[in-house]
Amino acid sequence: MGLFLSRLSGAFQSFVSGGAPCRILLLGLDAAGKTTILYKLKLNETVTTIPTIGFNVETVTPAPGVTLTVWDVGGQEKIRALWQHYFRGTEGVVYAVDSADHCRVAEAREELFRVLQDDNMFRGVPVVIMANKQDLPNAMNPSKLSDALQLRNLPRNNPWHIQGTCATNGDGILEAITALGKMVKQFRKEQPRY
Ligand code: G3D
Ligand code: MG
Repeated sequence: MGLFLSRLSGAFQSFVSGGAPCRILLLGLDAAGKTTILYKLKLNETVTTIPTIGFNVETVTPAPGVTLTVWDVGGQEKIRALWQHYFRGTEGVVYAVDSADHCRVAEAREELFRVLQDDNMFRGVPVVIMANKQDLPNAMNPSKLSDALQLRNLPRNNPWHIQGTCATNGDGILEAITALGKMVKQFRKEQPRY
């Protein structure tokens, strides 16, 4: 296993320290780069797609006990009701954004806020934003993107971290997962049920 993958595997394993399984969601608008991220995590081979009508969910296990569930947010009002099942028990959210897609940044923000406000989501679940496609010349840098997404005003004061990434070459992905692992640990400490 390469150094990158062994570090990633270590970062994911830290999510289950103490033995409790951990549920993570990787969300974002279509074309944000989610499938590319899974591919970079070398999770492409274990992806199982459950084709519900109009709702394709990818579920992978990056480390024993860790479930990473992926789907496209945006539009599709009719299928939103199906999401709540996956929201329940989620202890960390990775939100991928195409930093070069200036036209849809408002939509990306609305969807992020909507997800975090859902009644089935833990109040204050930690979020790591992947400011993806940093290699593109017109990409907003993480600071600009955090302003555009209004991360300082997340609906339930969720702890957040933004990380510039390039999913195609893997830059920033390890850093993003490591940051989320730390936040999940902190979140668990603050939850009375642990
Ligand atoms: P999704 O799963 O979120 O819908 P994908 O997104 O992973 O399918 O990516 C959508 C397109 O963006 C793909 O291009 C992919 O190669 C590209 N992409 C993903 N991450 C990056 C990145 O960091 N930089 C650049 N330049 N492109 C990226 P195609 O051409 O296959 O549609
Ligand atoms: Mg995809």
